[in-house]
Amino acid sequence: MSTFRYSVGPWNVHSGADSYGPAVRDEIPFEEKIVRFKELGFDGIQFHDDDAVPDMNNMTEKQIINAAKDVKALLDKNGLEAEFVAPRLWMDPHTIDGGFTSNSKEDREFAMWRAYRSIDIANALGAKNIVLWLAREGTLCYESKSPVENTRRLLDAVNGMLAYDPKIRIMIETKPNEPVDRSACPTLGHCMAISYASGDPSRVGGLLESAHAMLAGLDPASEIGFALAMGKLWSVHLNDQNGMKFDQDKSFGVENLRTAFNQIKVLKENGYGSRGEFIGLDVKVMRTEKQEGSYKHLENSLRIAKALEEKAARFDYAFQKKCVEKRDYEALEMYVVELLMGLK
Ligand code: 3MF
Ligand code: MG
Repeated sequence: MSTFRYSVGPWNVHSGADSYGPAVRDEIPFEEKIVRFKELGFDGIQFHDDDAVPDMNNMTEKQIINAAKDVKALLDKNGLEAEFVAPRLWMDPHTIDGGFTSNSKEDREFAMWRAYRSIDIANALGAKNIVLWLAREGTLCYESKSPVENTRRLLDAVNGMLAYDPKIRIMIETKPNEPVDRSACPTLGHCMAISYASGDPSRVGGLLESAHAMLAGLDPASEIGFALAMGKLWSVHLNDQNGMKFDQDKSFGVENLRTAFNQIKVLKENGYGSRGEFIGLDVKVMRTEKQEGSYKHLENSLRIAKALEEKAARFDYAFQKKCVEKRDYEALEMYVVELLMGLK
């Protein structure tokens, strides 16, 4: 039995277009994805603002809220909960140089407009959280922005959102690079600092994505543990990554099984989920997959995560304690590898 609730975003089922080639599968309609997500065993849906309200830039604030209410009805019909809304601040012509940290005042105002609308959409969907994946908040040319001003602008944006709504929580999804070269908020350590420097630290926390931690040269389980220790890990994007290259969003556990195990283990040991947190799976199917395989990475990731939950439940803490007492970490390490290989 799984102790966690799992969530997913509509972008996790996609047509396979990348920077080097066109779509290789048909787009699947949003409603069809929602139904299938539920069938696969997901309980939560993650949204970008324009996943919920596609044409929002050309709509009034009232129209946006009404459109979001229709999506809420669709979720209710399918027994699903909205986990968060993330302003998509990287596609629009107004966010070419970033949103909150853009050098253009007009673009920064646009970013705040999207952030406030995201809060409105979250309220209409019944979601308690806003996620900030700060895609273009940073630099391509180092001298184009001041790192000090960047940080202050990010903090101002966070404070603006906190002031706009007295209940909403903000989670920063940290990532060190891509599409920018140097990000304004690369790790959960930076996120925690922003939280404590904000107007209401109790409403600013983090979302850890496994691949993003690996791109920063960090162990995702340790990033998770760090934010848990601060009481500020409010979501995760579990996935996998083969080394420090482009963001691969591979199925959870397929490259680094022991690291995947330790992510599940630290979440489980610390009661993650007991305050309503979801485990998000931010994975993408390989471009080589055919139409009928559009959901295979989600099925695989769920299966692997749940199998690792079982492994974590079977973890022999008495043996671990003995190894620690004897300082016999070779024995402990061998035990873990045998457990994962199915030899224990
Ligand atoms: C980028 C990501 C994003 C975010 C999403 C929600 C496309 O590396 O991980 O997925 O998770 O925008 O914040
Ligand atoms: Mg992500």
